Formats: sequence, structure tokens, C-alpha cells
Amino acid sequence: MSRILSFQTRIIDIPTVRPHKLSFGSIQQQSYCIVRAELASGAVGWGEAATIGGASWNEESPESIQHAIQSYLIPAVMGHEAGEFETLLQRMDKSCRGNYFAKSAVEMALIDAVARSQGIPAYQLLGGKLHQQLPLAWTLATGDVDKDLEEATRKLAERKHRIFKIKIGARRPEEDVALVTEIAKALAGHAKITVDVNQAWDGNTARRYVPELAHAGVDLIEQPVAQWNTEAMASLVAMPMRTLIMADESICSPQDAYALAHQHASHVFSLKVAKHGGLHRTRKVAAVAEAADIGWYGGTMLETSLGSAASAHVFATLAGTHHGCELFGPQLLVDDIVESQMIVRDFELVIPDGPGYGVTVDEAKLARFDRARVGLTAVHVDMGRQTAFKSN
Ligand code: MUC
Ligand code: MG
Repeated sequence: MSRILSFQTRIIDIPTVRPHKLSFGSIQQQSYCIVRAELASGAVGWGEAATIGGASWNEESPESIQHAIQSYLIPAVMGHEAGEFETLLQRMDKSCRGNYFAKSAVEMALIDAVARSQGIPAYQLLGGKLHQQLPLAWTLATGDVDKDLEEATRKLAERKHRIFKIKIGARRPEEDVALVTEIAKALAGHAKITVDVNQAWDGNTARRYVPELAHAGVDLIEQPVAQWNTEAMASLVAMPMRTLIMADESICSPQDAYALAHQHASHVFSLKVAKHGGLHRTRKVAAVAEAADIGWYGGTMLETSLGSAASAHVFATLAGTHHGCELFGPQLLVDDIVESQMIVRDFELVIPDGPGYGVTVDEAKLARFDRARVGLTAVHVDMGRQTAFKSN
């Protein structure tokens, strides 16, 4: 056992290899709040929280995450035993409501530090590794059918991905259905097709177009309606079709999980370490899914290899029916912050062994992408951020 000695936080910005278009906008860079935790024993651990499009995906942004960590979460846990995770979560909750992304970054760093100090992989602190690897999805989000198909064909040939999630919701639903139908037809027999509407439709639009997507061969439809629209989700689940309805933005807390299960409003939950408030709480949400016969999917906020490896460690411990994962964030970035990335083999992500999350943070790379690096003024940063995300 060892007490928490210190923390450091910083925001980094990493450009993406191509624009990533979602229902609410287009991103050209990903921003992260990175946390370094040091224990009295000298052990060091790293955590990360990623957001998509600043504060566009949900209420938190890299800046709010850093502020919550510095002002409230660090004072709440400083000097306490690093391995007493449940106590630390309660202390963070008492000092700061919500702010789950921020809490997840702190907890992620502490789990890494404790696992490293014991020389064990983090999954051993979380119940042990049930899966050696998980099927790895890729997201098609260029907004152009030819470019999407070219990308999917390349990923298939490289034996990296054969589950493709298409981001829709920015265009008219008829146009989206036409694009999805064309891609699904071209890849039929070679790949599984899923879509993510990112809350763009109202209930009536969803009830009209979900059957058309099902007819096109889509296996799974993610968050077709607003995060609050549980009744519409339930009406889609009740439709007689083989296509599954997955909650993403709707499912954050274990209480959300219970409410969705109780109202039969999801076939599958997309699990994400950030929105659940950490790795332990991801397991609590997964436990509700398992109890309610709801499947799970290993979701992403487009983390670097650090956050992706941490997510992989907790996903690897989960029982119940799963639909693979989409921890492809590192492949969407021009560069990473670790020495070597996780292995992707035969369409599956191999869960990394080794102490902590099994990846080694490269501090020179962190410095290269640090928003506060010498010479970058606040004005430049603001201008950079405006061009890095364009809302619709
Ligand atoms: C989301 O809503 O699932 C994850 C992958 C991706 O392309 O967008 C995100 C967020
Ligand atoms: Mg989603």
C-alpha cells in the first residue's frame, strides 16, 4: 500500500489523419487531459480523459476536466491510500458532482500506479482477464461514400477491421440510408455494418428510418434518438427485426443502466470508461447489463493508446454477451503518446499484458503535443481549436 504523493495535469491536442464527421460536427484534432500520479513509494501511473469536439459530445471539455481535477478532485484524494479505490471514488463524489470524465482520468492514473507498484497488469485489480482479445471495429466517417469504401477495403485487406460503424445524422435521413445501403451492399459477406446516429433523430424519424437501415443489412444502430428519449428507444427495441438497438449517450451511470433495462430500451450498452466515471464504475454498469440480459460493446471517445489500453483492460474482464470493441482511436491520430501501440491481429485487438495498462508513455511525445508548450500563445490555441472542430 502506498499513499498518493502528487499529481500533474496537462492538455494535449493531436491532429487526426483525416476529418472525422459526426452528426453534430467534424473534428480534425482530438484533445486530452492527461494525468500523472505519483505515489509515496515512487510508483508513477498515467490517466487520460478524451472529449470529442470540445464540449460537443456531452457537458465536459478538456478545459473543464483539467479544472475539476486541479480544483476539486486532487484535494479530495491527495495523501490517501492509492489502492482504496472505492473510498477515493466516494471522496471525489463528495467534493464534486458529475464530472465523470475528470474522475475517470484520476482513477485511471491511480489504478496504473498501484498495478505498476505491484508489477501486475491492471486487469488483475479489476477481476482478471476473461478475454485475450476482442474484435475491433473501425468507424467510417469521411462523409463520402467512395472514400469510406476505399478505407474499408484497405482495413479489410490489412486484416485490421471487419466491423464498420458508419457515422450518420448530419444529412437528411434519406441520404444517410442511401449511403449506408451502398456501403452495406459493397461489403456484404465481408463485414458487419453498424451505424451511430449520435442522437440526431426524433422518435418519429427513428421509427421510420430504423426499419430501412435494418433492411439494408445494418446489424446494430447506436443512439438513434436524444439521450433523454428512453420511450423512443423502447419503441425501437419493440420492433420485430434482427437489428439491435444500442445506447451510448443515454447510458452513463449504473442508475441509467437500471432505468434502460427496466424500460426495455436497449439491446446493447456501449461502455466507455470516461462517461461512467472510471474503470470500476464501468464494471458496475456492465454488471447491470449482464443481470438484465443486455449485451455490451467496448466504446471509445477516441482515446490515445493510453486511454484505449486502460479501456481494453477493463473490457477484458467483463462477462456477458459482447459485440467487440472500437478502441481504434490511436489509428485515427497522426501520432501517439506511447512507445509502442497495442497489437491488432486478425481483426482483433490483443489485450496488452505487462505492468499497469501494458503501454509505456513517451514523455517527449507528450511535450510535443502539450497545449501549453513554449511559444504557443492562448490566441493561437483558441484559433487552432476553432478550426479543429466545426459544428454543423
Ligand atoms: C461515439 O459517439 O460513439 C466514437 C467513435 C467515433 O467515431 O465517435 C465516437 C463517439
Ligand atoms: Mg456513439
